[in-house]
Amino acid sequence: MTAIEKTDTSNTTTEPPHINYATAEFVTSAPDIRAMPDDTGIEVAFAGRSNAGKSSALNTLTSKKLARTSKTPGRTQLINVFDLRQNRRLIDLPGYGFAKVPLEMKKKWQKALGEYLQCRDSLKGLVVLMDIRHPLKELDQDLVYWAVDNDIPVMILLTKADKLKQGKRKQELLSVRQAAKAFGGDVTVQAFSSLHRIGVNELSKKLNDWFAGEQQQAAEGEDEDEQ
Ligand SMILES: Nc1nc2c(ncn2[C@@H]2O[C@H](COP(=O)(O)OP(=O)(O)OP(=O)(O)O)[C@@H](O)[C@H]2O)c(=O)[nH]1
Ligand SMILES: [Mg+2]
Repeated sequence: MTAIEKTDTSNTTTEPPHINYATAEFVTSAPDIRAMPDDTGIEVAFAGRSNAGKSSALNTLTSKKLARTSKTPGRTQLINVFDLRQNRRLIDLPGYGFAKVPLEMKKKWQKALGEYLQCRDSLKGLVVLMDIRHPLKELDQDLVYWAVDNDIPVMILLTKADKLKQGKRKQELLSVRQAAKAFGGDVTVQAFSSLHRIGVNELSKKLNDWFAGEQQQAAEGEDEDEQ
């Protein structure tokens, strides 16, 4: 089975390719960007505070137990790379903002996170996960502003939406959508639950859009070669 079921994006009105995220495979856990695969193609990274539900969201998207999840914040301390073939990758980033981690350890992995965000050319979309009960903390906002400044589109996932009743959930979603207007740029907001599979289709559609950019770039590259 191939990762790409429909690949015709030869004109702009064509729908983006539908990617089968269940084909994702673990590649490596990198302590820093030097240990990552070549910086080519397209990567979409999952970022957010420790314990926000990044690894769970990746597992839900791919219907696999790819990424290790934990009740203990700070579980993901390495940059985990998952391959979707055709030079497309999903990245599970170490969480930020958790105080109860030894300082040396924290410094090391926050450095890796900073380097990843600043240096990785293939990063073409950022999923920023926030617990729906505690959204838009200072570091979350810094990250979204950084992405907007660097022309990287963002999808904010308000995770653990199952923890709120429907009315409250909707209220939170609308309030974060309103607040997110201040970021400018390409920032969307979606309620999400790994437990109840809320927002999973919306996430995969957004990722399909971002990964479709690769084919546009490849096509542009071919044009350049012909000149
Ligand atoms: N109720 C509920 N719990 C969730 C959901 N997603 C994740 N959790 C729980 O939240 C905790 C943290 O989830 P992880 O996916 O490991 O979080 P993470 O963001 O990868 O954490 P770090 O790797 O430490 O940064 C675990 O106990 C999960 O079971 C959800 O949709 N609903
Ligand atoms: Mg994790």
